[in-house]
Amino acid sequence: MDFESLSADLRSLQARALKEIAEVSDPASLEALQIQYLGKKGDLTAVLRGIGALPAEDRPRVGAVANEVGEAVKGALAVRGAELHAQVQALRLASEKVDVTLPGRPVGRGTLHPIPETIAAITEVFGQFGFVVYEGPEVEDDLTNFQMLNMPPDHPARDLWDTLYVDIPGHLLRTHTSPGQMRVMQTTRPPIRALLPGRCFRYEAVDASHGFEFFQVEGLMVDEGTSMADLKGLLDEFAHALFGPRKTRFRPGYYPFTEPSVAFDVECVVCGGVGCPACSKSGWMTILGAGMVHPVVLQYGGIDPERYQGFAFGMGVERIANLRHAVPDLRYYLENDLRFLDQFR
Ligand code: 2U9
Repeated sequence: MDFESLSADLRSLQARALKEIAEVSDPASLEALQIQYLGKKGDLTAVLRGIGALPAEDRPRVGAVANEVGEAVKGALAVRGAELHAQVQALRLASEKVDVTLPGRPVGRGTLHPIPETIAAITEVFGQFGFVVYEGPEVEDDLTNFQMLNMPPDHPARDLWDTLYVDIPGHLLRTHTSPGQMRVMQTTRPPIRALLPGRCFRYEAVDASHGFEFFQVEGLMVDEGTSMADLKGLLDEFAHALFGPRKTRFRPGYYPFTEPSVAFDVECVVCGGVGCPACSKSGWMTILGAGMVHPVVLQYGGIDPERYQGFAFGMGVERIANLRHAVPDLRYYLENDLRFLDQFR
């Protein structure tokens, strides 16, 4: 081995390395080349092992050539590395590009369910007359749901409400929101104008017009000199706001907690009073019940019936929603079928 042949080997190693480095097309292969040429067990090291066989005066010269070759390979690796890095970066930038000028994807918007929507329409009208919304508990006690509403334990009127009881003695699922009104009376001084929307429960066989859970809105007004005429005037405003200008009427009714009690009818919202299947050919539709609060009920509420009078009314929300939206069956309201709900946009 002599200086000439060793440095020729080094130069050809350099040429081969530079060619391969230039041709490599991905960072992993480039790293493999770096190990192949410059690694501890690499080609350059292998050539340098021959140095020991040279005469001492040749060794520094070969060392200088080997350094040059090593630097050249290192430089080529660095240049190619930078190029490949730039290429990978450019590919990523192209593939991850976001077109900020594209129109946004539409976000599906929900709507109010027809029951809360109807409750809102009802509370809106009475709100204009100064009625304030309250809420009572769904689990009530027998005392407030029945006894204080003038229905002692054996009162026959309890048969009007088939009750769902809970495991707590003396407690039940409220059959109407009236106990909430009782609680308002017990905690508020007259004048009172209260609205109670809420879910109620009855032990019922379910059909198109009866559910075992349903919604009510009840109203209560207590003040000095409150009369049946105030009640009729208020209910007329309500009927006109929801169903347009129509005739209305009171018919005699019965509720244990009001005396006198009435049913409030509007001219049929389908036929306008001519007579049709929707109003059983009568021309009238009952939309709510009402009456003057029974003196005994006022007393249970801590209100002196000699000084104050009150009226109250109650309506089934499903019935009002059916009439507003021509829904034929109240079971739709609890099924959460989007084909039904999407129609209320
Ligand atoms: C108190 C005093 C009186 C609430 C009233 C009605 C008449 C009534 C029904 C209509 C259809 C309920 O959903 S329905 O079945 N309600 O007709 N409700 S008077 O009277 C009250 C309430 C509370 C303290």
